[in-house]
Amino acid sequence: QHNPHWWGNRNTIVHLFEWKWSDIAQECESFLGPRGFAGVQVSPVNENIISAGRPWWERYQPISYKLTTRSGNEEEFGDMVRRCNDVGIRIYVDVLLNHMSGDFDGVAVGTAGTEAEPRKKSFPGVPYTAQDFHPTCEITDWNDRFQVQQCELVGLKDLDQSSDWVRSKLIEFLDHLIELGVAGFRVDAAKHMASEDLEYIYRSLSNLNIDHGFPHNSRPFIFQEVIDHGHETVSRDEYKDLGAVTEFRFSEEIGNAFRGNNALKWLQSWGTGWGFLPSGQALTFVDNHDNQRDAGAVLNYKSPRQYKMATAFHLAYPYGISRVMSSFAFDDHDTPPPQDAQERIISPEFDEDGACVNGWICEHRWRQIYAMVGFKNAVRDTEITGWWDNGDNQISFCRGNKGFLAFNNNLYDLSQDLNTCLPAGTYCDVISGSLIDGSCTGKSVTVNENGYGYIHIGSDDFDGVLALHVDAKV
Ligand code: QV4
Repeated sequence: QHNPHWWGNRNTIVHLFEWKWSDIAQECESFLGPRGFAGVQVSPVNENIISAGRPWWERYQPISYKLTTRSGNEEEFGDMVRRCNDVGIRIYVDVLLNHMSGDFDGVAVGTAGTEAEPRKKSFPGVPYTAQDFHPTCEITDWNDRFQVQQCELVGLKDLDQSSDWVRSKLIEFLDHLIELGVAGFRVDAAKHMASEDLEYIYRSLSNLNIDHGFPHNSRPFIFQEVIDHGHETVSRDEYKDLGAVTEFRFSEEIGNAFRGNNALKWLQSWGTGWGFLPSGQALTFVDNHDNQRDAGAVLNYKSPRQYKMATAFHLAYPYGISRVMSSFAFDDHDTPPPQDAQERIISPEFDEDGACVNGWICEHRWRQIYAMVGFKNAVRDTEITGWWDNGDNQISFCRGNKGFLAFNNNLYDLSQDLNTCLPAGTYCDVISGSLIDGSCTGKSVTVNENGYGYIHIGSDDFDGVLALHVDAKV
């Protein structure tokens, strides 16, 4: 279940973290479709506990499988899926199969009004009772398989997926979403569930809904959140044949490289050469909603210059199933999404350039990022050729004879003739500008008969990357 069911030549997923369904529907029609995105990962759709101050992470504490959250209700969800599918954008849902909510004093009331008593492991909205869960214990040793898979991740009541009842409820929930037209799932905390149990669940799912344009017998796309830094007892390899797996080493290493901790020249062997999963099994990202909040190697929107370079490399190098993060501004781990005085999530607003202004970051609307989504579409199915580097932090490469990328992460200029592998002509650098009505608003590069062009990326240029492709020929 590794096929994401993309339309045409599209190939990038965006995670619209905490967005409302009605806003996503609108975004599919007005922005994602026209810009050639392939799909959206949406926040959890089922009812969750309500936490004081409404941190984003309350949505990782389910109460029932009713489809009402701060993002909207079932009707709005269904409307979004239909409208997005209509413009060729697939929807992937973040699903919580591992657990229900953590402790809560007394009776909790969820986002759909359902009551539960998490301390007693009583969730009448499903229903689940204590016997549907593993006995309570804490994970203290992350290399102990029993603890990782049968104890509670941060105190979240741990479902027993070997039980027929639990399996049937999870399958019913996922099938309901398939019926509504989704293309697949991000499986949260997959590492905390036995792969045999997941295999049973995935195999039992319905085919995708043909009324939403999926071919007969299409299987739901599955990508599993397994954090594996290498040498872990529960490894990514146990899951990779069931569906794609999040490749966290990609995120850490690309952050390291573009932060300058590792010379860019080493990226020549990027991908499996770095010990990553085979390309078709790896869900890749520069940052995700968890690790963007941790200090460390991982880059996020707060280091825009490096972040844009890393994203350009991510989308230009032919490796992995790419996902782009779209964040809201945060100060700390608990910062809620943009919300009003009644704690309702607010809709993104845009300035005249289309950038988000009211607390939403919308990296996917940064020109340097959406332009690379277009680049990836334009060069699809080509190989990487013509690698060049200066032995340090300046590199360039081609994608067949359809695209060319150059990076300068040194403190001095890159100025020289380089092989772009492109047919002769003048190309618009889609990073520094755009091709509008046949003229380029940024740098232009003239490519000669031999495929060479003069490339300049000053060390103090606004962006440290330059990208040319055949769909942006002046
Ligand atoms: C607290 C204590 C615990 C204690 C517990 C007891 O910290 O030590 O056992 O109380 O009641 C929130 C709070 C957390 C609190 C917990 C339970 O932050 O302090 O525990 O609730 O009340 C998200 C957030 C978590 C959040 C959780 C549930 O990141 O902070 O916890 O949602 O709301 C590992 C896993 C990996 C996981 C990653 C974070 O292998 O699977 O940790 N990633 C996924 C999601 C992530 C999500 C979860 C899993 C849980 O990507 O966003 O956690 O669904 O690496």
